[in-house]
Amino acid sequence: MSVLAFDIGASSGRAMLGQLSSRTIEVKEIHRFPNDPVRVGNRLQWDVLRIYHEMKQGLLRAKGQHGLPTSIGIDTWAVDYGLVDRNGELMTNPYHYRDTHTDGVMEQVMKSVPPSEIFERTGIQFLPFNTIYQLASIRQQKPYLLQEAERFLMIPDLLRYFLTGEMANEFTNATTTQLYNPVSGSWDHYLMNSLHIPHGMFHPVVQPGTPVGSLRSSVTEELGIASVPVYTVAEHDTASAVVAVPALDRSFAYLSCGTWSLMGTEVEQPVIHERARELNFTNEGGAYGTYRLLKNIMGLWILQECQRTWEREGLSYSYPELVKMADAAPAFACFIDPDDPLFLPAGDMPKRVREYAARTNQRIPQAEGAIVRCIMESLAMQYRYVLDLTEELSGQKFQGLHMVGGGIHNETLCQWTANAIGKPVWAGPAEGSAIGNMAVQWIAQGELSDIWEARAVIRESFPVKTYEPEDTPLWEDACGVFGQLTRKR
Ligand code: ADP
Ligand code: LRH
Repeated sequence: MSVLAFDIGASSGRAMLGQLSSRTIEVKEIHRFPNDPVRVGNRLQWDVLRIYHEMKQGLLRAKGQHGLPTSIGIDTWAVDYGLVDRNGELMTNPYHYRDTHTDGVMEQVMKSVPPSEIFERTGIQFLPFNTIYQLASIRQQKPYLLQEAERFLMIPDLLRYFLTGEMANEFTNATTTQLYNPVSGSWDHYLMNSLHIPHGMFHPVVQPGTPVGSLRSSVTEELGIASVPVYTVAEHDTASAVVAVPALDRSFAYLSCGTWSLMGTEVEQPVIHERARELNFTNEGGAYGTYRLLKNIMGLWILQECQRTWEREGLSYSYPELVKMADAAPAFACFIDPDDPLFLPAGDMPKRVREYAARTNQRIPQAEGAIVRCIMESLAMQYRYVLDLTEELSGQKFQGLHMVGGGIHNETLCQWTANAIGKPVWAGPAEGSAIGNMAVQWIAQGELSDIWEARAVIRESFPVKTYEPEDTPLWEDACGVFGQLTRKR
């Protein structure tokens, strides 16, 4: 049975067709497109209509190449949203979570609602771009938007609405707003009231795997195709990626490695206590009643921005070329804390890496290879640090680490991660989010019985590459230096 997954990350989107027969999944990429946000003046916004256009191209290619699927699911990055007015129209382009409209807002909100209370009510880590702070900013800067808005939709909810004409708030993404209370199982009206965010625009959440309409007539007529049912999936891309972790053991650690690096474990209940707040871990909603106890790590975004900066300077490097340059550069010459706020906004990352090195009295990396090596080694060491914290918070000891996402194409990073954690890394599948998206559609249609059968079938269908740790004492020493430098230990 073939299903179509739209998986749209912060750097690129793809339409993937999945075929399940005799416990084997085959995946075909039928369309891939860049997801470039657009800067207008000082604002950074998503080109959501272009994304929707590309999704329609994906539908046309599906029909042309393989025939229409039996169902469709959409997952995207989290926290960003669109507002829909009483005429059913999108009111403004969704802001990019890296836009400056949230600058200083989290600190301001924390003055009116204590962080301990926000965490107790939501279990969500404090990231300055969480939806709660985006909405608090809009409440101040553009109150008319919230007064006029009829519905609040997260990005996949919005794209699904464009396709079907039906509006529904999906659970996994809803939790990333930091406005959803996992204990009461509903939107947190107390927090909304405290920040004067109207709650009428938030509707009860729908779980992954729910039928939520089918392609609307305007779409089928425009594209000349038959209508296809649409399901909610685990619409937060990280939630879909976790569905696809091919774990054997029910106790497992994962790293979803793309624009962001999301590291943690799956738990049955959210872990909401003082220590979890202090370590700034999150409890995002997962599929089938699970929670994702994890921490955001800045990830390959830093490398993406280096690539863009060098491109502007006329130096065009592919990812494999960058990795090769890093391999050839001297080891452990300079470290950064990838989670330093310096690296969050878009901009000249090589300059910021050098700035960080100067600020921390390290030798300043000059060559491109030295910069890339510094970023990749620092990421691997940050993974080690966060894995240790995941073990502490969850009370588990992991035998190794599952890595999924586009970042596993960077084999050097996988190897260095194994070296830094001193345990094996099991890498695959690279298209975890799309495969997790498909798995929920198959479970909803009774083709797979549950998430554990899905994981077993994924394990049998896609190669997993094992990286055994090497040079452990060297990495152990380097992790010590990294820890002191970044003041983590
Ligand atoms: P997202 O879905 O978050 O936009 P992906 O999961 O597609 O991101 O991962 C994109 C990242 O994967 C890139 O930033 C890049 O660092 C890494 N990557 C992709 N292909 C390669 C490759 N061939 N070699 C090394 N790294 C790669
Ligand atoms: C990864 C991701 C992550 C969020 C970030 C905004 O794509 O969804 O889980 O924190 O984007």
